[in-house]
Amino acid sequence: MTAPWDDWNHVLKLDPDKELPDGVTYGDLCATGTDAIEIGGTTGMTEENMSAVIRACAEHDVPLYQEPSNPSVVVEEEALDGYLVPTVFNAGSPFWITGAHKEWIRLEGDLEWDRTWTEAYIVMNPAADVAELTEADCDLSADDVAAYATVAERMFGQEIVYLEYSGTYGDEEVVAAAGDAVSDSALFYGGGIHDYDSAHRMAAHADVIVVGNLAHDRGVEAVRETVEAANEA
Ligand code: 1GP
Repeated sequence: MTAPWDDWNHVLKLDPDKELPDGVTYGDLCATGTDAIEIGGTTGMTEENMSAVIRACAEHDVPLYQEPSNPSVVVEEEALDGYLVPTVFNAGSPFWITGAHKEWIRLEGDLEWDRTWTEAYIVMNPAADVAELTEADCDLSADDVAAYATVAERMFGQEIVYLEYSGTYGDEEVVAAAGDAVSDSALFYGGGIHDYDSAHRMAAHADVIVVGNLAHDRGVEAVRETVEAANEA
């Protein structure tokens, strides 16, 4: 079975609640060579701001995925290639593991299963909005993270394990441990990638690196460097 992300090295994550730098367009960001765009964020999400970013990116030739942080911001847009739905394995509340998902299905009935996948998040930066919201236990050793990754892959059949350091550059030893732990699942890494070197180092351990803030803070050239690094690692 092939998955859309089998050939990906780099994902650009755009937050509909954040501005782009002056003079930068969504089209410029879509043309950086990134393999896919994920649209999502933790706070300030609405159907309106989600749809606006999806429509702006839809005019360009890059796969588009929504990453809904809760059921109320899911948008049905033809331009989307699919949904990458987070489930937070180290959340303090089961709401963020299966509860939000249960509500979504209770309200919506069947989803479009042929284009809906989950991402098994392990949230690592306690200062990040996602850690606060999900009350994640971020006090994890490399062994803990490797064990969570194995639980996700072997016990829960997760195709994507997502090591999330959102807003800060992660511990390379921990990322390496997660990479060693998974064999069938794809390891996504996100957090604090800010230049060629940081992208290259994390791409050595992860199958896919995810770049977020850089697009909003520094713009196109900085993102393009991380794409090159991901492809050369
Ligand atoms: C956030 O993993 C992504 O969900 C990327 O993190 O914004 O720190 O690049 P940054």
